[in-house]
Amino acid sequence: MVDVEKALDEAGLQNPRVREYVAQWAAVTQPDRIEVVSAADDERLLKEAVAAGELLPAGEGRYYSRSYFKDTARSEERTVVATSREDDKGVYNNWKPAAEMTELLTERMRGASAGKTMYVIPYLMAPPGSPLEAYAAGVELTDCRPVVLHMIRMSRVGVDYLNDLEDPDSFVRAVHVTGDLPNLGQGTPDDQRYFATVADDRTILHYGSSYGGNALLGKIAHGLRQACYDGRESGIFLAEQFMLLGITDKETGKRWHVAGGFPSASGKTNLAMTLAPDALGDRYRVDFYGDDIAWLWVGDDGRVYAMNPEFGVFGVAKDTNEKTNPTALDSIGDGSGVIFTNVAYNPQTEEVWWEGKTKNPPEDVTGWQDWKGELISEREEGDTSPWAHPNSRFTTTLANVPNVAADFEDPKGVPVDAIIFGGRTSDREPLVRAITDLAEGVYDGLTLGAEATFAAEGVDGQLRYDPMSMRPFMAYAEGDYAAHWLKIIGAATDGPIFAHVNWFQRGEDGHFRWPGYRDNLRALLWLCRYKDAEVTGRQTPVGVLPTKEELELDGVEITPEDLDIILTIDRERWQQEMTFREAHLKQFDRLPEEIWEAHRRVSAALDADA
Ligand code: OXD
Ligand code: MN
Repeated sequence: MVDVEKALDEAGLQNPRVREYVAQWAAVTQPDRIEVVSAADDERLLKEAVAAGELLPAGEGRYYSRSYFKDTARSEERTVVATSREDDKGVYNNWKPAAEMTELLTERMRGASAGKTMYVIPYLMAPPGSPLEAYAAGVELTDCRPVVLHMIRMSRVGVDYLNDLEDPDSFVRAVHVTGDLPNLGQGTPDDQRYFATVADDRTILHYGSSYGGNALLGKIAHGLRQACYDGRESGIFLAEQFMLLGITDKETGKRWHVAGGFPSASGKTNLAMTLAPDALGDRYRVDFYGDDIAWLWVGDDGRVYAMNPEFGVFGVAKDTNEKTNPTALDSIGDGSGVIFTNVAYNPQTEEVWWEGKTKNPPEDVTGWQDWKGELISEREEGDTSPWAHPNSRFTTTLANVPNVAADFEDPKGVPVDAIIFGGRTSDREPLVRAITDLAEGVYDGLTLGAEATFAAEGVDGQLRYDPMSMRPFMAYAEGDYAAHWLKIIGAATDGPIFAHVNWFQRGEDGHFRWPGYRDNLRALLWLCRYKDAEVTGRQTPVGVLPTKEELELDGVEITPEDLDIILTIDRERWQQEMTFREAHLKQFDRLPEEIWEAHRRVSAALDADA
């Protein structure tokens, strides 16, 4: 048996409840060694990981890793929310009884860290001093060193965060055991993996993966799933898969903050990190706060506040380039400490590459390996499979992002002017439509979706609904979730405006009608000005749309026809969508009457518009 007490003493980990928890799980997983880590251990751990071959050098202060080839993405089927209250069962949350999952995972984890080190990672998912700090502390136990290195980038790590808790018991217990990856039957009927958030126990038990999305427990298990649950239980906050940015009008000094949710592959990270388009750059500055998670609450002044609980970015590499996301590229340069996962790698030159980084892959393939480590030069003629895994990632800290907001660590958070939702929709959804009514805003979030990207995912032309972009993270039933939103945002006396945005309308020949990327800021600027009553827009049955004159279009390349189309409502397509929405909402138990009223109001307005 390892000497748990000695390891905790040496690290100065004094919180008695944390000590009990570590001892309890060490007895289950039975590691050979225990090590408590802090952010200051980063350099040493990097060296150890490189020496052990877990990380490979990818240039000056940059690192490369591969995950097991059957372990490259979050597994939504194997991810469950467990509580002891059946009412928490929703349509999408894979609810299970808490006792059953705790017992099952304890058995899977028993003895499963033998021969390994158990790293104890005390972390905080909030800027220290945040009003939500009581919900932000956690301790991840993991038997995988690269997970530690990712956690140091993605959260604030150190024993002080846990020693100084007001309530020593108020921390999330997060246990990660990798398991024997080649023998877990990933994706087969005999799949051994389970990723459970036992939400009413504030315990997270993940077994069977070392890929970030399943193994960085501070991020999506605590920062989203657990916090979503805590937000409802405490009655004081929301935890959402939202980006958060700030816009400053340098001419007037006005400053706005926009938060918003987008289903995956709808450009959330690119928007979060955007810069102003060149033609507007002298006037506007965009500040980055967060690309994936926001916690929202109501401040004493009656405004809604938001903060990003994370410390870093776990971004998708695919298609990240100078046009789509220049700030991301700047955040992963030499000396950034970035860790790449599952991109293509050249051990001879220590370069990395992914699809969309440049138009074509490197011409000289000498030394290049794909994400599985196989040589490109030995590929068979005609093999066009991607070099990088489509879900390959870069992990870097917020501070590395060149336009990170000066106050990104301010515990006060920032007041939110607008909450936006946006999916990938090739017709129907205009560039932006503003929604002033709270219930209609929440209704819009609940009916958010993105078009199915390939046949297996859904029916052609029909959205895959992803309520508030929280489909895989909602910790309790959707109807109650809607009620909680109405309660929290409804308590604000100076609440945000809502809006739906869409950058992805296409013409018949498939071209995008709107140029997207940095030009997307123009839609947000209009929205902020609309909220401030500086423009009036044009009322439609589904919200207020900008007029052409109100959008700042300086330097935008768009045809008059495309512009007309993205600023109008296709009533018939909308009426068709309303029938799908009705079926979608009917699945939810206890959906508040206000949401049904909003649905009927929009339907009636569309019918009256005929
Ligand atoms: C995700 C992520 O999977 O943010 O949503 O990594
Ligand atoms: Mn995400």
